[in-house]
Amino acid sequence: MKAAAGLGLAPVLARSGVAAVLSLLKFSQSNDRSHMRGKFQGPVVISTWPFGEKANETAMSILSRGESCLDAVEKGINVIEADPDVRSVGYGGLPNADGVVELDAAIMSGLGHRAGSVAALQRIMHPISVARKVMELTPHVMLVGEGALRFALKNGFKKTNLLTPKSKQHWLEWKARRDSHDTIGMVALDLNGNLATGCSTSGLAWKLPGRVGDSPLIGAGLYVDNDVGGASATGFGEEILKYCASFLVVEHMRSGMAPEEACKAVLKRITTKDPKNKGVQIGLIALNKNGQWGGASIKKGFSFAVASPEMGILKEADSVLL
Ligand code: SD4
Repeated sequence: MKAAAGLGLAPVLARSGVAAVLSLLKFSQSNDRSHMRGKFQGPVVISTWPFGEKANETAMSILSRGESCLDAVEKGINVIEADPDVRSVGYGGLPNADGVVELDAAIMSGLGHRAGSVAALQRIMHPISVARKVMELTPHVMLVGEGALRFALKNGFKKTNLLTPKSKQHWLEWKARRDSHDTIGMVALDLNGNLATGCSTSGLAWKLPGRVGDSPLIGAGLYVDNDVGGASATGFGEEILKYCASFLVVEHMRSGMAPEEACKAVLKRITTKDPKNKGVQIGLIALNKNGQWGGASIKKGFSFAVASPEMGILKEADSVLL
């Protein structure tokens, strides 16, 4: 991972050949740590999807300097929001059915159990930062649509055209197929033992204007409890939010489950309650108070990135259907 190299961290996952095998072996050692208990292993950051590596690079440089997990989550996610090649988050995100990019994001701080969120926000590149301002400057948790935009502009955010020529082209070609669509979700543990989580997305491509997914909803797309751990979700938001998936992951960890086990328990509930959900993709990531981490998904194909001062990896999550 370039991120790790940039930080002078240990060599990390290579993605092909012998190096990949070695990395996987290395991973399985690292993964064992997700079942260890009782020993603080921060700072640690975990993020969804391969682009999570790039977000982790920024987040880990903040955490390594002893700065807060909240800054790490916000700034890490900002990197992906500004990347025009990530078609599912921020600038360059795929638009709704009207060809308008509408963004959802939320941030939650374990310290003080505070949260802020925005939904259906148009023309602002960094919804996670607006969500943080909602948390810090208002008595509210969530602002949507026009009100969220007005709040952002009042607080110094600038209007940007988020529809890149490439995304516009995709939109024009739309109707034939549905692109895969990935949220940046992140959970970070800082050197002080505090946890924060955040997520940011342009939501399902071609969604109905005004549609809100799981990502900005506290308990669905993200949740953290400073005494226990944090979680974030990606995938088909309508199902994630009906099960309060991130909240449930944290509650399972509270009752003693390791992070990966907690993610799997939630996904099993979702697929048992409604077997049709075996056909949808949901990925969950979790990090507990001690720095143990894990993730899982309904179907194969979900990966997540983990970084600490000693290592950085990209891991293919276990599917609960196997
Ligand atoms: C949503 N959960 O809006 C988001 C989209 C996503 O991987 O994460 N896709 O439903």
